[in-house]
Amino acid sequence: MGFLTGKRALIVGVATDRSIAWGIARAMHREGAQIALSYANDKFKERVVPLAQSLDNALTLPLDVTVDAEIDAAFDLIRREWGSLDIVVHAVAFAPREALAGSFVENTSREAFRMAHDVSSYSLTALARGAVPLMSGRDGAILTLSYLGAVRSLPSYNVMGLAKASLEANVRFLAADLGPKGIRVNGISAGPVKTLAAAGIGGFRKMLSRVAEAAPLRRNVTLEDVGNAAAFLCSDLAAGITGEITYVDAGFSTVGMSFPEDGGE
Ligand code: 0WE
Repeated sequence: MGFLTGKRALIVGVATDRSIAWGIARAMHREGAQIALSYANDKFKERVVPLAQSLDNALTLPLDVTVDAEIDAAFDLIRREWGSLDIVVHAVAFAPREALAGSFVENTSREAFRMAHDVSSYSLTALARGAVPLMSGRDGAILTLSYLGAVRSLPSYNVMGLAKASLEANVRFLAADLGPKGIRVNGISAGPVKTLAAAGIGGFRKMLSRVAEAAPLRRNVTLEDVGNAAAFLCSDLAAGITGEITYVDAGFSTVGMSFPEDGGE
């Protein structure tokens, strides 16, 4: 019997079968959870519905996390369909493309800053608010996805780094606020993965190979790596863990220096 048997999970952020959110959905389903997948708009609906069908006809629902009425409608639908909820996974980020290249100072407009923080950080607070009534008395778990740019400067990540720093603080404040209600809130800081969000980012392939060369495990992380850690953190096996950011990055963030010749053995 899987370690999520009897749990119900809403997963926000599946765009394609390469999405980290999809890796998490598969791992949670494998461990016995019932799954609901949201899609941001009709373009993503076409891709998400067939993926949902492959998980024992998972529930699907529209949810643009920037619209309060859609958040209310999504949790209303889950209340009608399920009556309660155990897990929310937030795997959503966006900054305007022009802000994710070149000079941080030159390319960070007020609007790009606002949008990055709204979509990528505030949405976690908003989803948590919606989930709390459905999680009452149920040992709920909320999980989000962060990245090393929250705590280190990295080329081109720019305003997304600020938004992820806000997201990680969000995890800690939500954990403090919701802990007394029995709800845990955690983050995974994943190594880079070739997803739709990463497609078209200049130099992404080179970034993946640099990380694989320097990381202790000498490889990049997979959707299975992140999915398994996510399933654990949202399960009763992690009942003592909240407010934490867990690195699932093949160890990359723990290395202070590496030499190119260490890579190709
Ligand atoms: O958090 C992310 C992706 C965030 C992201 C990506 C895009 C690309 C397309 C947010 N908004 C957009 N907006 C778009 O228009 N990652 C951790 C993946 C990622 O994105 C980067 C990276 C890495 C790694 C962007 C620049 C540099 C490195």
